Amino acid sequence: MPVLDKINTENAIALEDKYGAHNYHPLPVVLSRGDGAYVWDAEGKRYYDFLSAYSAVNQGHCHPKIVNALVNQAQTLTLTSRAFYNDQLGRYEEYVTKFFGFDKVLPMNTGAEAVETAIKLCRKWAYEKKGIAEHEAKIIVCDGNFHGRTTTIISFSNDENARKNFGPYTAGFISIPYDDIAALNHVLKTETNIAGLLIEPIQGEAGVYVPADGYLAQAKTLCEQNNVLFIADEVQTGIARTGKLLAVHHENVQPDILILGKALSGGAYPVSAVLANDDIMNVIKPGQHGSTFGGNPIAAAVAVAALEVVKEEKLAENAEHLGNVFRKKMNAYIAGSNIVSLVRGKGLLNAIVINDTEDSSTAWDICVAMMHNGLLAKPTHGNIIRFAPPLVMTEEQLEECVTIITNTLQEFEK
Ligand code: IF1
Repeated sequence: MPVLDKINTENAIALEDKYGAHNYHPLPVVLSRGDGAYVWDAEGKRYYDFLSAYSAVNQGHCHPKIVNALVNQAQTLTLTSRAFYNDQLGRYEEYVTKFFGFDKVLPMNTGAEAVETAIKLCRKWAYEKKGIAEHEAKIIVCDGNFHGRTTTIISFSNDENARKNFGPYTAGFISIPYDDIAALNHVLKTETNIAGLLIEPIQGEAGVYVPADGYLAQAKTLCEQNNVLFIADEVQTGIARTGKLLAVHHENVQPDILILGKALSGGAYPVSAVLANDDIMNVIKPGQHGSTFGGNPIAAAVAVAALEVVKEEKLAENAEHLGNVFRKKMNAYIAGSNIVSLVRGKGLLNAIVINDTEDSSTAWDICVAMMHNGLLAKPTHGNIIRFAPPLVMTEEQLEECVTIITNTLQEFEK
């Protein structure tokens, strides 16, 4: 039995409007059930989910293996705090560090918490290992970045909507153009006290910007040459989303610090993680960092199950294949379109750019029309629509989705 009585779309939206902060502008759909690539609204209409909760539901909605791990652990032991050990954490820590090839993991809960953790870790390493004078460490970030919503993280955002009137801002960050290796080289040569480079291997929120082939590998090499930590934020691009286990694997890059979140739990529970080798991670001593829920038994059990699904169901391989099918079919449509100018992405993280002004409502209107046609997606900035379905999708389902997308786009062709 559901916890609450059934509620219809109109009343659910009204309640959120009256009692909830207006920090989002959702599509007018109220979801009440999910299974694999599908979600159902409050009236029982079925949709394809082409957002996957911003790449948190890579393993598909309510994956039975993950839900069972969640339920079993929730009925056994939910939270101990780290004042004591628990019998799930060590097993998870061994599994996840071997899974991604690092010595150690620092378990957190949200992506932003993991990004903050990585920033603190990088700074502490800079002071205690690299020898930068305390309070002088600088971290390079990229224009168009999205790393979360905390005050420090929005301090280095260049999205006014994300940062305006949230000051004063945290110092110690230098922003350079993304996908510009000369700009990175210049800042490494001209600035002092650089501790790290914090980067998204593909910029998700900025509109699924895929950098030029070789950019990540060249950036990693420059970091090595300048004793600067390469910090990969794979919260959105990781866990098989782009057709490899990690997006940096497309260029055989192993980050110095790896940040994971979202699909690390398959969307069943907030789980994030920071991974690094001992020479970096061991600068953190007892009592210097943590969180109430970080490393809790449910998170540990769920994350192991979620990662096992990635391997057992070959989700990276499926994302790679279906991504190629998707872009090929979309490019065939774009060849004759006036409304879509391009499709870009890797694996099943893609976006189309609508041929209209940034402030036009066309991308939104197309998403509302796709919703009516049974597929859920949402614009990122202005005229860009992100497409990120669960990685468990079949080729037959993907082809049906491409038909929904292109038939809907056809309605908007001028
Ligand atoms: C929102 C999108 C935004 C992330 C990367 C860290 C975080 C995120 C690369 C923080 C979170 C979410 C947050 C959500 C919308 C969504 C998002 F790009 F995925 F679409 F905002 F840009 N690094 N991304 O993408 O993780 O603290 O949220 O667990 O805030 O509106 P979080």
